[in-house]
Amino acid sequence: MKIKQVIGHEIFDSRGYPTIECEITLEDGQTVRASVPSGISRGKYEAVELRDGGSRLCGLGVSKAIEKLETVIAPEIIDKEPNVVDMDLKMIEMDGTQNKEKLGANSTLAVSTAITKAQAISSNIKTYELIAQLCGLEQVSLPYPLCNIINGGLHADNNLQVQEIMISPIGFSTFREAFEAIIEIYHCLKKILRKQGKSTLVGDEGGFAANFEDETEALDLLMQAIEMGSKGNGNFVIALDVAASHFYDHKTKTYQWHNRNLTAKDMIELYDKLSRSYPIYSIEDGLSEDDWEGWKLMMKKLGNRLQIVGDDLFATNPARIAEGIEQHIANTAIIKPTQIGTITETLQAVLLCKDYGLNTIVSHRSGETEDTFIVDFAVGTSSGQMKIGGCSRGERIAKYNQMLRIEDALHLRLLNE
Ligand code: 2PG
Ligand code: MG
Repeated sequence: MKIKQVIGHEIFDSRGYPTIECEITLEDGQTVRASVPSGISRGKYEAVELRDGGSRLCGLGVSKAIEKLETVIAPEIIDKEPNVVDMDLKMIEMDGTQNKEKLGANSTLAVSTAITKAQAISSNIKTYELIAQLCGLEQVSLPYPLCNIINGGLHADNNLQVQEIMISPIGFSTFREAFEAIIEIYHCLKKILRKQGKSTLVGDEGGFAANFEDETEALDLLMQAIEMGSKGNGNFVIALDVAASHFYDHKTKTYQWHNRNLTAKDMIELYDKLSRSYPIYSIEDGLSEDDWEGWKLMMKKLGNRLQIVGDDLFATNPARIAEGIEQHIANTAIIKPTQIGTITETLQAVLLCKDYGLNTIVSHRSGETEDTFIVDFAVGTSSGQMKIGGCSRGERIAKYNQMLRIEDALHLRLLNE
């Protein structure tokens, strides 16, 4: 089924900033849409988004990106069968830069994602099934969620430096059961916060964004909520995204942690203590993307009992991940298509991690759209883990709902086999 039309739309993300959507129509009239999310705690090694600048819409308009999409990329696609790998290779060649600065990673990813969806519908399969085929997987396994319960850092206006405090279910037999248990805990925490006179408003990713004395108070209240809300067989562990690149001082090589200047060694000690006081199993971006010596030390001290997760550190870039594997600086990678700009390169990053035994966590961005593609990507790659936000805000819940639909469909298929 050939592609008949490719259009770019300027739409808005969950923070009210403009973003790009690609709409592809096939010969038979079927249409797919894909929109691109955007982060606020962006790593400096991420691929570049093309933005208009100037005064309109805070300088963040995407009309230039749409122009590239419609005048440079679209002519290469129209009248061809949708094939994401071929199209991505073509776009990478046309762009010709390391960071997609010519075409813009937002334009290339919008097209790449839309083509993936178009390829799936023209082959009469689900998007996650196509992704699984591209990964060479005959069967998929469902990832478990790292659900964002408390927001801090650049995602909230509170005093927490840790950007995300997440909970992860263990021992549940289905995703639905696990998510239900998470929802119970979310509502328990809401009651606890209210009782304490704290705000129950949420941050960018749908977790609570109240003011806490510090991270310890937030974790104590979360533990109370877990105790209050846990009913079934399963249990919960905690994951942190510290996003430490954003409070690293390059000159002094120290971290500005609550009015103190801490070295990498101090930060590692802090994580060591925290993870012995609370059931913390995973620490993302515990140190800066440029502090590789610190990461090596962190892996040495904590890597045998914790997930040491690189996000800004790796920027979903296969070359950076390969270097990281060589230097043994992390045991887990965050996977975000926006950081690299095509689905094919994102798949390369996942496969590289799998080949070398790194865990993968497929991730949304803090500025999201209603597009649920990332969930299909997490299932199709059988990524093991995924983070798609908290238990509120439509753009996050849309993704959990897609996960529930996929699980229902897989169960139904099993029953019919
Ligand atoms: C992160 C992401 C997503 P942002 O740091 O992991 O949670 O945040 O999209 O703002 O970069
Ligand atoms: Mg992160």
